[in-house]
Amino acid sequence: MSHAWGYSAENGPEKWVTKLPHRRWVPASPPSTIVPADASYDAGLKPLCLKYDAKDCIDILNNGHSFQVTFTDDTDRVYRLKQFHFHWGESPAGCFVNNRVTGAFCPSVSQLHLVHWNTKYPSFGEAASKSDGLAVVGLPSSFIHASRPPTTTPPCSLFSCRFPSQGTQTTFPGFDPTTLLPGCLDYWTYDGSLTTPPLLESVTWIVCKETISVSPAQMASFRALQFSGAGEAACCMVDNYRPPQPLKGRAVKASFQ
Ligand code: SG4
Ligand code: ZN
Repeated sequence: MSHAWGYSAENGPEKWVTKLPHRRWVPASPPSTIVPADASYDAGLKPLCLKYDAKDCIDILNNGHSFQVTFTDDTDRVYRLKQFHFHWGESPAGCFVNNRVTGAFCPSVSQLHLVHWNTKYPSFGEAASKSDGLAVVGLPSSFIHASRPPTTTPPCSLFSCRFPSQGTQTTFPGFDPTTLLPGCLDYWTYDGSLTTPPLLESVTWIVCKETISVSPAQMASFRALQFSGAGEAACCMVDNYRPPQPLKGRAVKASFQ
């Protein structure tokens, strides 16, 4: 699998723009730091309505940048779920993964991204290049706190499958992403881009206020995944996130007061 880009000093976020020139690669595009006090309440924002079906879940793929769980594309919704994946840090103490939320919220140890595409376009591929083509729901996660019961079933029990090795996929039927969602779907939203090359500016980011929980054991299983492929020096898949970027004047709206 190609290592044209990655997360190391040689091919990481700092180098994406210089090493892999592309006219759409905007250096300072979101994900961004969300400061709750700077977000303005927008009464016109609709409640987030996420409906998923376990029978649409197909497989789990290790693409060398993350692992992702893929869904069939034939559900009857305006925005269809294409796949979900995680980004996570190396440090067990936590890190600031994409869409860092400051203030009252602790740094997240990982972030779940549910990637949806707008079916007014004929395919995911076409939608990915349109400004209103993708909607990614970002769910920051924190560790399970002894003092605070998990708000959702910890992904721990859900990803007990054997992860596929780099560049391979394996069937993963019957997984219902609804089980990953927090109880409250209040969110912040802003226009942004994919967090990986080619950084297409086609994403409506929807970041939920309530964090989900992930167990230390589950994080350990994520961190045991490999960036490296067969025959390459072992390299653990960690810090596979783009650091927060400045908002550059983009408005962040909140669905809640
Ligand atoms: C991860 O690398 C996913 O595995 C990619 O999925 C995804 O790219 C990429 O992150 C960027 O997505 O929500 N973080 S993000 O902005 O969904 C796309 C695939 O390569 C295009 C399919
Ligand atoms: Zn992502």
